[in-house]
This record gives sequence, C-alpha cells and structure tokens, in this order.
Amino acid sequence: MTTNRHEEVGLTNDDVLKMFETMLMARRIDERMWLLNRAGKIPFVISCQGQEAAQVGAAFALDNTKDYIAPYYRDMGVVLHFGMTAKDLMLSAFAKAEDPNSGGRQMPGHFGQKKNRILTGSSPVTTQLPHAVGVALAAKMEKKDFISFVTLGEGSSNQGDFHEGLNFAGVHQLPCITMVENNKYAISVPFDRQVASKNIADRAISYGMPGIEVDGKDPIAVYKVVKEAADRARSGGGPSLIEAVMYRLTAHSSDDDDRQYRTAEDIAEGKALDPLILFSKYLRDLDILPVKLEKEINERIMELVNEATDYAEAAPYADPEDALKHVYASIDGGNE
Ligand SMILES: Cc1ncc(C[n+]2csc(CCOP(=O)(O)OP(=O)(O)O)c2C)c(N)n1
Ligand SMILES: [Mg+2]
Repeated sequence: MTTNRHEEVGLTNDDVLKMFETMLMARRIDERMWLLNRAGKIPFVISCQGQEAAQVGAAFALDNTKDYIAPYYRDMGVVLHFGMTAKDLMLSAFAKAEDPNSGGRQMPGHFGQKKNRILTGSSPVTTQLPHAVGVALAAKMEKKDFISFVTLGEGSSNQGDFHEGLNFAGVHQLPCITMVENNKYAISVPFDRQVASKNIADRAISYGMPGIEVDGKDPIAVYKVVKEAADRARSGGGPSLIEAVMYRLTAHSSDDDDRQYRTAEDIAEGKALDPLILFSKYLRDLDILPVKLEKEINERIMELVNEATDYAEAAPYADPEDALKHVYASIDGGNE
C-alpha cells in the first residue's frame, strides 16, 4: 500500500496536484521543443527531462513572490513555478524579439526575467553561483527576508566558482541554497571520471554548511530538504548544499548523440525510473489523480503548448537596429 508522504511534510492534495501539473508542463514543452528542432524550426534544445521532480519539488519549497533564483539551463520546472510561461519559453526557443529572457539574443536555457526575480545566467557553467551568493549577501546586509536559490550540474561543481561562492557563503553565513542536479553525466563524461569523492553533498563539510543528498526523482523528498534549508536560511541559520540525484533522460542536447557513450541498459534504467511516471503512480495510488483527471490535465497543458508554439512561431524577430539594445549605455544616460 502506498503511504501518504506529502501530508507528513505539510503539502496538501492540491499542492501535489499543482506540482504534478508543473512537472508535466515542463515535460510537454521540452518534448515539443525536440519535435520543433528535428523539424528544423528551432536551432537548439537542452532538456529538463528526468530532472523535473527535483526542480519542481525545490521551487515549491521557496517563496515565489519574494525569493531570488539563479537557475541553470535545464531548470524549466523551476522557472515555470516562478512565473515564466510556456509562451515565454517558446519565444526563447524561436529566438523572437518578445522573448523575455534575452529578446532572442541568447541560446535557449539561458533564463532571466526581472519581474519574477530570475537572475540572468551566463554560458560559462557555475558563474550563477557567486551571483546567487551576492544576492544572499544583499539580503543579509539590508536585513531583508528573501533568500536565494541556485542550481548547477554535478560536473559544473568542479569549477572554481563553486568553491569561491560556497566558501564565501559559508564564512558569512548567507541565506543561499545551492542545489546540484546530479544526473550522473557531464555531456559524455560519467560521474566517476568527474569527481573523486563519493558524492557532491560531502563537499559541504569544508564550507561549514549542511550537505544533504536526496532522491531527485521524488519531488516530495526534495521539497522536504529544500524547505528545511529555506527555513534555516530565513531564520539566520546560513547556507545549505543539496545534491539531488537523478537520470538525464535525453542526450546532453539536441546536438549530442548519447548512444556514443551510454549503454542501452543505462538509458533503459533511466526511462524505467522516470520521475513523472513514478509521481503519477504515487498520486493515482492515493486516489488523488484518477486516470480521467490526468487526461484532463494533459489536455489542458497540450492546449497551452500548442498556443505557445503557434504564437512564438508567428512572432516577429528583433529588428537588426536593436542588436546593441541593452548592450551599451546610451548617450543620454539610459541603458537602451
Ligand atoms: C566553464 C565552462 N566549461 C565548459 C562548458 C561547456 N559545457 C556546457 S554544459 C557542460 C556539461 C555540464 O555538465 P553538468 O554540470 O553535469 O550539467 P548537466 O548538463 O549534466 O546537467 C559543459 C562542459 C561551459 N558552458 N562552461
Ligand atoms: Mg550532469
């Protein structure tokens, strides 16, 4: 018998249904993007598939009306919970002028949206970590109640920015949560060729903060540890490092062929442990998500994905004259 684990961590049935809906929305947008890429309509996809549970579970544990997030390129589940829409994401995939992330200048997955406190990210991996630590420093200096949340891949945790950012956050006890999404590969490089320690969470010891490894396929487990970290951060208890472990269900990107370096067994193992399927089974077993409701939710989402695709495909590209907009300050002192 399936036991109800979400009520134990303070989540209602409505909360877990909303979590499922956001996870499914991320998956359906991502799947559409692959189709559009293979049809030659959009240039690039970098997937969230397999990581939605950790992303949505973590985002739910934050306050999406005041906290700041510095997501990495796979974090569609995080940015959707913080207010980005299917339309916003499709405008980015088609690189159209109305794309709120960068006006079509950046590659997809480079999220940024001021109104939702989503920090603009750069392409060099992990540069977002010191940025998030800086936001947490501002919260502490100004005695504000917000916290910051930053994510990255496990391969990226070998970059210098990881050490510099986490050490600073630990020394100054800043309200910043770092979540490493360990999908076991950095492009083609498997975990044991990237990292000498047994996991990433243990690295927290040297930064003077708690390090917690969690099942990244389970949104409730991730919610619990991120909520505890958020409560700690908000009450002056300092930063935390969380490692969510999951599978990357696609190739690294639409330009990669993972059959070159991954066995068929490895790919099949990941697919059998798809977090969306596991979570929908959990909800169905508890009678929270009957088959009919799941179908209705899926249809509602597909309508939004279709609308977003049509809108973004028809939307205009940026004018060539706008290429330098927001790049240099203007003579009259503005930044446009
Ligand atoms: C500083 C830097 N080095 C290399 C790259 C190229 N690159 C982009 S993604 C990636 C792999 C990152 O792997 P991981 O951190 O595990 O994240 P995942 O893609 O698996 O989610 C690399 C090497 C980069 N963007 N920035
Ligand atoms: Mg990885």
